[in-house]
Amino acid sequence: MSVDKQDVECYNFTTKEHFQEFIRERRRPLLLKNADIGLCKEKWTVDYLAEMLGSNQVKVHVCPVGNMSFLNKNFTYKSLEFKDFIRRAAAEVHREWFLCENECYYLRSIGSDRRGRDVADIGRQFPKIAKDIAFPKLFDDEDFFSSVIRIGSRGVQIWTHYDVMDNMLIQVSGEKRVVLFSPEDTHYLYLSGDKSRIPDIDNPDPSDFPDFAKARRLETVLRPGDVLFIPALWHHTTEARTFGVGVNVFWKNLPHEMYDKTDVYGNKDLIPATKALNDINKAIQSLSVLPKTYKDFYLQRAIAALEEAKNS
Ligand SMILES: O=C(O)CCC(=O)C(=O)O
Repeated sequence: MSVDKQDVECYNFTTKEHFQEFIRERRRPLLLKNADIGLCKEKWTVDYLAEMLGSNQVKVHVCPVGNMSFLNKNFTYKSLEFKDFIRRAAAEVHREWFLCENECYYLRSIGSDRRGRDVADIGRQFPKIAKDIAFPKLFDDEDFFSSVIRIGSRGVQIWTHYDVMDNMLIQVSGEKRVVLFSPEDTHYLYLSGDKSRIPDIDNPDPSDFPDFAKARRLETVLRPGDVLFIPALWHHTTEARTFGVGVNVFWKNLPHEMYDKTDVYGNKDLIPATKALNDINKAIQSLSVLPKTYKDFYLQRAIAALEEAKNS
């Protein structure tokens, strides 16, 4: 498949003022080099993390293959002590395993509340290592939403999805390929909610996803110390080229009242957007009682109204 592919633009790290005035407003991903992320880059080895976080229980994704699919649920969740998890994730073949001896592991840290009602925050869930990492100053403190540890085996590939908050993905160790698609190309990504239904963006089935080839992609490979700015609504997928540790930080870039208060992952649509999508579904239902020719006629009028709104 020939794809329209470009590298993510790359900058030396800049000040918060410059970021907010010029970079954030462009609403394009940017790879920031040479940011101060603290001592984690040197300190966060497997042994150090295993020692510091040893018996913390973590719930992780376990999958027989690297390509994890949220829609086909080809993985399972297992609870492990942190030290066992990280040793397994860093190894290629396991002496102890759940599904198969070369299964892949992925941790996306979550909040402490068992019912899933709070957000991931390294300072609260992993206080022993929190001081090792500095978040580059890109946003105002009151806009902070969550900080999420992500640790995965080599080969782990996370489904293509979008988030509703601005995000910086900090690579602490290892290498990770990231592919991003513009919100403008949403139409070509075959979404189900916040996730694309395309299971493998490198080998899409053109009979199932004929328009995917039209989606333009940005790509980059993150290396230790790199910080990738992912603006809200940019679809993205990651593929670990090696075992690695990363942290991502979400923050609110719009007035806080627009965000759904029950959102703990940063991926629930904004309140006005959810209302609009529900209203559209109601409109479709209302039209469904009409004979087909009528329904099609009014659908065309509705589409014209939406197109006009898009262009205005
Ligand atoms: O780094 C990863 O494994 C996934 C990152 C991600 O999806 C995000 O930062 O929103």
